[in-house]
Amino acid sequence: MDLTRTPAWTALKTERKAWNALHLRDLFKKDKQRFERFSLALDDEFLLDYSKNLIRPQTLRLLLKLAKESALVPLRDAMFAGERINLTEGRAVLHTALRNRSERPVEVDGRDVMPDVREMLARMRAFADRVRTGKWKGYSGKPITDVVNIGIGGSDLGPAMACLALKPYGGNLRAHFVSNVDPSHLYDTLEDLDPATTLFIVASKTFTTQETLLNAQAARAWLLSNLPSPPGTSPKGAGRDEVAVPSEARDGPKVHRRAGDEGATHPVAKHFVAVSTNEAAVRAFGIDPANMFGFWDWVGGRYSLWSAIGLPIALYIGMDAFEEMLEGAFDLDEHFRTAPLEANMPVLLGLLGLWYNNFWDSQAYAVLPYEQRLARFPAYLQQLDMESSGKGVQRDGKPVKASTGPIVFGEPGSNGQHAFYQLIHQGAKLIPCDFLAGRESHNDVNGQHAVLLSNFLAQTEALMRGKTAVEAEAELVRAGMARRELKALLPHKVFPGNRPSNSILYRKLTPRTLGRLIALYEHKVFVQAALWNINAYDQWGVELGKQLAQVLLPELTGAPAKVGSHDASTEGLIARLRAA
Ligand code: G6Q
Repeated sequence: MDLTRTPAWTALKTERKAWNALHLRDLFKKDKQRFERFSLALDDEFLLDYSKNLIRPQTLRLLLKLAKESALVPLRDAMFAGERINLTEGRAVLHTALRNRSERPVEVDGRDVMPDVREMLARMRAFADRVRTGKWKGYSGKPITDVVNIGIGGSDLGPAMACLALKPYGGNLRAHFVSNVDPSHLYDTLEDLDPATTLFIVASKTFTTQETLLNAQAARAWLLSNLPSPPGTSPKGAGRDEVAVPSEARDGPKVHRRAGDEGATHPVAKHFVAVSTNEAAVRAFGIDPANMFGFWDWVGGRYSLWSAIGLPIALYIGMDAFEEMLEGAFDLDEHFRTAPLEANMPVLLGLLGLWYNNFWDSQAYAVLPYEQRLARFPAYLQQLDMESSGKGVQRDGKPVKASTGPIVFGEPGSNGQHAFYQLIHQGAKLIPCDFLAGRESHNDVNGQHAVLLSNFLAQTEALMRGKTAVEAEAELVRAGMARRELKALLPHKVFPGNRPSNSILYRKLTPRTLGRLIALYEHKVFVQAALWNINAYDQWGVELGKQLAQVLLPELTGAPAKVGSHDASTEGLIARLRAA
């Protein structure tokens, strides 16, 4: 369905023109109820204030009309019902089943997936408990102290973001994440680790991703080269770098015993587990399927941290806290599924996203957490939003009629304030922002949390109000500036204001809060995609990258390619790299 041809779209174009004469500071002055009118609380713990957006009641009415004219509601219901809405891959989209905390069955082709989900959670719990309590021992008989997740994209960003966010809930285990095929990433991570107490999680949905498999092979070689022998066995020349890499390190061991057997077993069985949907490839790599945690094709990579891909989170914060995260996401799922559109947070955020993207020609949007531990949240959202919304054709394959996904960026405030906020305040582009802040801090010292919050408030207010020429001039006069100087400086001191933002205010960054935040954005992305009529669940651009690298590798390391098989730039670069 082409939304740009609907009456609501046409009316929104007119509404946009009306906004040329409107300013938020006036609307706030006129309407004392604006905050109450344009804010929404899930409960005492979670509030969305969207009153500092370029909307008035009729704008919102028209946006909601657009939502009703679109396929949003049927598509949402189809997603929750397990229909194969990921058309290009013929798959259901059921990350919501992973955090379905009700007794409701969720069926794919008539089969309830919930028993499998519960079994997966139970296995994760049993394993996390054993590792966290030291019952799971490494090959040398020592308990695990460090967990290294090897994965990339959806098999990395979510768990890495969540472990950082939930540091106050971390136990004794340290969590590390290696994603980049740049060998320095693994090298730097392993530098300070002891193989005897390190557990690797190889996380790959397909188990064919080059970066992950290469890093996993290198990690296995490191383990086998450096692992001290278990007490009471003949030494293999224990000690770092003294043992030749056994052939298994190159080809993969042929036989394994059951995971957790306390007797002699292959070191890989004690130090490697896999998370994947591809059992054959896991086995071929040399990891015993007993050490494998599976999931399903109806879990998209960037939506997979709720599945066994979340194992590093469960190991780090414990399974109870991991399940609290699931509870938080479930809160948002229930809200998205049942709340009326006008009181539905993801729907409102999605509509606002479309409003700026399509009617204000805004190219980017910023995510600004006033919470240092959400430092990786913008990177996580980049993947979630840009991989899902970066599409140029509609669900039926026809070109999109309106611009789709925005460029997402962000950094924690207040760091961002001292860097790129300048562009948001006075630049020539409109950049809507989401500000995220917690009422309480886990570590308030020296009253600094209040300083952080005052910065958050000051920014949203300044963006909204701006500073008029009259105000700026009065300031300069007060500062004693001479007339002539003042005239020259004045235009630079004016802030247009009318720059929109959402504020998401939560009580404290708990596992439940994090679950809510992530699910809120997942559903916001869903809403936008439904309005644009694009498939948010495939990623052919990512697949392209995977293919291209395979072609070029032999040309860098093996026989040179025939002259003329690439463009002149690529050939020039290959020649330079080969010469190095
Ligand atoms: C996510 C994408 C992509 C994927 C990675 C890793 O939605 O599909 O980021 O997660 O390419 O893929 P594997 O998990 O299969 O290694």
